[in-house]
Amino acid sequence: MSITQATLIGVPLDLGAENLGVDIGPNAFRYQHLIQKLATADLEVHDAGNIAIEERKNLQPGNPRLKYAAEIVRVNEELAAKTEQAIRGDNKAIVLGGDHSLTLGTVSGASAAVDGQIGVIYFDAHGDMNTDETTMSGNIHGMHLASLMGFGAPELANAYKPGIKLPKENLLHIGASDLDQGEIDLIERENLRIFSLFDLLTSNLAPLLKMIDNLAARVPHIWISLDLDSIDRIYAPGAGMPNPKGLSYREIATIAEYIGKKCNVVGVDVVEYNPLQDEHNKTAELGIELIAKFLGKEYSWYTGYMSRNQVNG
Ligand SMILES: [Mn+2]
Repeated sequence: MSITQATLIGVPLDLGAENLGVDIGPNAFRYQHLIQKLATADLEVHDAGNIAIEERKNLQPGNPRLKYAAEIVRVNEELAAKTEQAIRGDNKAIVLGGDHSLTLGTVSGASAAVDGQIGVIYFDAHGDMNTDETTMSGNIHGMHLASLMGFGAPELANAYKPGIKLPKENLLHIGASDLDQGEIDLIERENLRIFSLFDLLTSNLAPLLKMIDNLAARVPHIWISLDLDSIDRIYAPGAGMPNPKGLSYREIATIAEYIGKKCNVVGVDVVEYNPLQDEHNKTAELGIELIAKFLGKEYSWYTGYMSRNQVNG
């Protein structure tokens, strides 16, 4: 397999959530030798470091329906520029979080790099599609996906560049089990493409794979956003909000491999990693495996076992 170049950007952001311990996620992934492990999967990863973020104690939350919006937008505009630059330079972008509000920046940057010809496959137990009008918490990590499609507060929707970053028909949301009423209303009104946990359990994977095929046929570039809380807490205990009814390992690994084979993935963000709740680093290890698979590569305990045991190694 040929070598693929990638740029790693860390975003130790937790202002979009309630102190979930996710700001130490990017460095914890590095300590788990993410770069060396992805190198064994033929991904040459250049580490662009972390984006500097102001500490919570030095900031005012501001509007209670859009807490810490000013700093979140500032961070996301810097992240968007770095993501755009990586993709324009023919590198895959790998972005590590941090809370999910950073996807405002990753998708804005990716969209700019490909002149808006972007689709997003979004894994999450939650909708992340509230607006400043429907939010119950005021936490922006539950709103950015609506903002990317042009809904909600203008300061989020117009971050980085004015206007829509993600055409609503180019979203495929996978794994939802906890949607708020405001999100359900938006999904129904706008006819958004959702493949929920219920859909998965009642129909299995075939309809989802068809949805992925349709998206890949219509849209030339795909961004992947993986909230670790979409995965069952048995496999991903180190999520900001561990999920007792998430995707199984074989489900997420199979979907990721399929996407890696069928889609032109320009970048991946892996968010809401809380190393303090991880068990023997298994959530980080799974994150690394899924990054490789989304990018069309192979990294797993099995490939590690085989490479250690090759006769002609
Ligand atoms: Mn999320």
